[in-house]
Amino acid sequence: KESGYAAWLHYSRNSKVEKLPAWCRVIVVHGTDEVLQSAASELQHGLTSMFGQQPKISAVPVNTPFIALGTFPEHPLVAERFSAKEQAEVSAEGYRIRGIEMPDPAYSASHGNDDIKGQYVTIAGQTSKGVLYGVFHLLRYLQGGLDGKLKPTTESVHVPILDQLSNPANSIRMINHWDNMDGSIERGYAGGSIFYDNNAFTTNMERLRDYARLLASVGIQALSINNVNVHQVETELITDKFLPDVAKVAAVFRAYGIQIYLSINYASPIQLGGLTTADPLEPAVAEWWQTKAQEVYAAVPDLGGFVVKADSENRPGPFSYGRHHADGANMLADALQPYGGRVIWRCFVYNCKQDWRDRKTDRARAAFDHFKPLDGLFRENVILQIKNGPMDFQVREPVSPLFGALESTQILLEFQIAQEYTGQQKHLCYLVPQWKEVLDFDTYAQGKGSTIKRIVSGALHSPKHTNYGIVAVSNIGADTNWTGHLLAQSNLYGYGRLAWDPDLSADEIADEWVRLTFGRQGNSDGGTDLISTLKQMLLDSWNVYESYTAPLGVGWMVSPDHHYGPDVDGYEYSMWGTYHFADCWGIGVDRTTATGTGYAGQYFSPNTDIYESTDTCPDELLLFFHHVPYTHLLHSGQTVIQHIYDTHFEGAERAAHLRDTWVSLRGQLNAAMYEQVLERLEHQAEHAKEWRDRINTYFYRKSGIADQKDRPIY
Ligand code: GCW
Repeated sequence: KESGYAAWLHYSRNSKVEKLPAWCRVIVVHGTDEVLQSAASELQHGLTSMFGQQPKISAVPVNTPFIALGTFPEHPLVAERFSAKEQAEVSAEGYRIRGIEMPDPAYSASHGNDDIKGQYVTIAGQTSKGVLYGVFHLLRYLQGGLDGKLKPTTESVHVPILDQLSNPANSIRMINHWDNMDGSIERGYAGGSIFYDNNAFTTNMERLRDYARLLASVGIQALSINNVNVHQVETELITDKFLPDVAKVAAVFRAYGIQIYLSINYASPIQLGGLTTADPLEPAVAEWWQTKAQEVYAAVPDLGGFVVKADSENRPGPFSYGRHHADGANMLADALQPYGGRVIWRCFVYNCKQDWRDRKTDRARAAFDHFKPLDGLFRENVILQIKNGPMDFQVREPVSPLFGALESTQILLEFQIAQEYTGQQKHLCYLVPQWKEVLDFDTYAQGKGSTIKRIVSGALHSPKHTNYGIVAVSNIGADTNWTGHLLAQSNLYGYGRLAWDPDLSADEIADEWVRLTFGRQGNSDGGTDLISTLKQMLLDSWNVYESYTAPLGVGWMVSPDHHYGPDVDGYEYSMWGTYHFADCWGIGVDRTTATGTGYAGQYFSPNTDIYESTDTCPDELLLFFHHVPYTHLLHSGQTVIQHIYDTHFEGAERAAHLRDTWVSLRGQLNAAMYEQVLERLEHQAEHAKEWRDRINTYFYRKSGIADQKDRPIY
């Protein structure tokens, strides 16, 4: 608990309640379904931990109050509490919770309430997964009245406050691990892998189970367990050598309703099968994959499928054989189809060697240019995975124009929870506000209201199809508190909550996470100051980070390779092709249709026109779309150069303020957690000064224009 290992599931003791309230002394759960069993044991564990007494689990109804867990089809006891219409409103993984009367725990404990007989609270779903999510909902609620619609009414104990229907907006809610079998994690900032060490699988199943609990608690139901860059050892994950281990891991996650996926090496037929080609149209290649799929599914019958990074950053793919990506994806999809497997095919395909003199080639265009022409050519079990922005998880990017442009292809939106370019879990950067902006962005693909969240859930183009949703790159590792920076847990929590319900606000999610994590800690006991102060720190942090790093949407001013710390020209002199083109006259990338790369033309109207002109382009994306002089006047009324100075001076101050705020909470936090976070915030405050100075000096020297406020520039 002290270390943060239990994260938002620490279920701290409610000191106001002496013993287990009457209504939760028995949990009735029928059947042997393992997900239902997980739900019951989580509920038992949570209640025990919060109320200091263990509820019983019973397979049959009892003659005292009880909580019933079950699915509509299998459990008449559960079904009879909901009308046919109410049952029909619950989707495959949704849930309904009903408590006829749900007294305040303190009240019911002190009054015994044993006169109430029979079923008191019912948690029901179409499937056991739905029930599991419902249990986590109830536990969240009990930890602090956490649902906006379920505010605890401490005074009015007999109000029927629990009547809740919740369906996930997205069918697929997934996490990608970039873990390698040697135990390292590509872009991992919280220690080594919890899955592998030394080219073997972990034996620590307990840790995996706790990870499964964390994921299930926020509704995650799909997980790919190895890096999309599939190196030599990992190529063998789909062979006898490792399949038994994959099966063991799959079993741990299955009990929490989570399906496992494997990232595969597109060149496997060559590397494992001894073929001379991986050409998707070569029959021997297709046959090889069919046999392989049979073998894989014999070992793990409910494997979700394969994740594929092909023809990207030097990985093999169909381009080597003059084939396009639908050829490659469909060939694999046909192999997995008999087993219900999916192919998740990434759209992160671009030319990573670009000449700086060539102002037409544009990495931002690449995903659209490659995949738009293939729209409609993919099999039913292929899903294209598209990063939120056209570049690569920068602190600020426009939304990828491929969303909305693909009308007949199933898609997943890819976020990155790992803070690769946003402070690597050393800096505080709560990313939910950024994700919210993406999800709420209106593409106008089918007129007003064609938001990203409606596109990625399938609601806009394909309401009947279920192969849609959101995926994100994991930020966890073997560090005891999972995420290195304790406060970075909020990003994992927030991601899951948002994937379930994109209409939740960044504020609501921060509020939940802070209450669950710190609610009854130290001597605070959920003091409102602590909660609102911490919440504000989270909500400010993305903006703070942006202000002292790369300005106005230009991105990429980080050290090449490891991507940490300021290096304004680091990528400017690398062939990777992410130039900002700063010189003594100006800065930014001309991506207009009129004079630039034409990227702005990939959007629907009116976005395309908004981005095309400096008159309408939002300030925060100006340098993404336009090359302008330093004296260019922003909508804010400031020049570009003065904006750079101002935001960098302020940003460093605000970073120091984050640290000072944390220090002011010292008395309310437990010592171990306080120290962990303090260390990071100290570092951030120092590092923000370095960012400030490097950026300000660079632009002062380039532009020769002094700061209006005459602050020190080195
Ligand atoms: O963000 C970039 C990373 C690479 C990563 C790649 C990708 C797994 O810098 O490390 O590779 O994206 O998404 O494939």
